[in-house]
Amino acid sequence: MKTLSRRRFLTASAATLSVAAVPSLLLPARPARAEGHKVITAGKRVIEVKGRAANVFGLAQDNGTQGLVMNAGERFRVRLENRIGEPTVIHWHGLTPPWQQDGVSGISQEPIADGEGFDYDFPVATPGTFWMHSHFGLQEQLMLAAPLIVRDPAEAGADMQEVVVLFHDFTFRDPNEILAELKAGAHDMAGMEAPAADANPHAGMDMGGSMGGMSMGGMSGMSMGGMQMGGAAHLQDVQYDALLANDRTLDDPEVVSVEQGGRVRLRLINGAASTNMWVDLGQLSGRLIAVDGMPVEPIDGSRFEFAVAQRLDIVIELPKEASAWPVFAVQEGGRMRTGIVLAAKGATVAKFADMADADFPAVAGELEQRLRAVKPLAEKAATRQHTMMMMEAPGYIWTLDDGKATPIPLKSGDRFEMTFMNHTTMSHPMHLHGHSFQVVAVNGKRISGAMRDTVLVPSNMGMVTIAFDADNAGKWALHCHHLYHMAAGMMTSLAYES
Ligand SMILES: [Cu+2]
Repeated sequence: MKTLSRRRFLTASAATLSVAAVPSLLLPARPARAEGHKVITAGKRVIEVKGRAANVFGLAQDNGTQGLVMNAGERFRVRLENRIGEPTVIHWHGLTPPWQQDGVSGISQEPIADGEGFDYDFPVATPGTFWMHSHFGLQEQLMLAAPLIVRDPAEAGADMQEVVVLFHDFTFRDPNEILAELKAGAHDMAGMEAPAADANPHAGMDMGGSMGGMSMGGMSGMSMGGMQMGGAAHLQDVQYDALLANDRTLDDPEVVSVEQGGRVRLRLINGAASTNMWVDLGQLSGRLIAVDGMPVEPIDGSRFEFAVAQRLDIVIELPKEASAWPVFAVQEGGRMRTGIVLAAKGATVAKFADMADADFPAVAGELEQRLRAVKPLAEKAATRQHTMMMMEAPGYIWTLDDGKATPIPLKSGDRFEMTFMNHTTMSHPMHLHGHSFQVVAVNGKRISGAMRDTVLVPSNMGMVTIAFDADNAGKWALHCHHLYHMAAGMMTSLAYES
């Protein structure tokens, strides 16, 4: 395949956007936009992945910027325009809007037809690293996702460079085809062929013959922190063509100019459809200060577990030298990676391979057990509890509480404690809408863990308990954020009693 230049792709992409933006006779008249609303258009884009053109979606402002940056204390006033050629609905992941503006097809909002728009308007009190993504069908795999950054006005004067990175797992394939294959038994087969000692379906594949036998590291030692309670864990059931950081691979990464000795705040978003990752800072050490946008007691390190849909805010004090430093995200149970490069003035930017030297282990929740909230929930006994059973069945069926359709009841004022019990061979990043929760127990051991909106429940009898205050009446989604698990049944809801 002939390699096209980035310039040419950008031209193609701009052309696509401008066509979509023309209010021509072909499009239905759009309702007048409410005063002061920012427009975000769900549209089509063409990006370049490994020298090939890829048709994906995006969420862009009129100036082309993907996603949105705003200040805490402001209102989220957005008009979402759908120009993707099919219905969609977008969820503001991490924000806690009134439930009718939460953007979940089938629970809180009707899909927005192609050519139509929808106005959102609600207050945003809490700062943090959030994101926005489709909650309709399998569109998230096609990159209908973007950052949503809410800055803290109190930090406006801080001498710190903000770097936002949205990570994706990318495939040239049609996600509907992938799901159909999984349902036809690809998952079961992969499970049989890829036991825990060598669970990377990519191992050796893209590496020529020279890497044979090198995929053994890591996986066998994955019982980190006692989270794996026996049985072979199953890590990936989708084989991706690449991982992306802000749409790019390490063949042509984003290079961010930084100051020697400067301070950088990474706002990292795992926007992958189904890939848990590790953040790998290489030579550098960083200080983790927030997860899912909410502050934690700082933890220093160079590698951090990073499950699907989670966010990590990491502060790095750069050395005072003319160097370039990569910030990688590596798949769990494998070595495929992507990243950006922080480059100080005068640095020579080397090329970084798109495979790590060795496989990374499973993301098993070791970090989760060490995290402590800076602002934990107030001490209060649970007024309502629920144990949620996570099950799988042949034919790629994933369920919560046996697939019961009834919403879980709660009422305003409840302190709700939910324990996830994972009876499956895969881990599940569980996301509760409309509320922030605290991780209060892992495998039955009480902790004053992180405040979050998405927590990974480890495989094979992993157990995590979350607590939250019922303070946002309505009907809310609760689901696994692994896109194919969600599509295959791992979704339920909570409904406030009136
Ligand atoms: Cu799952």
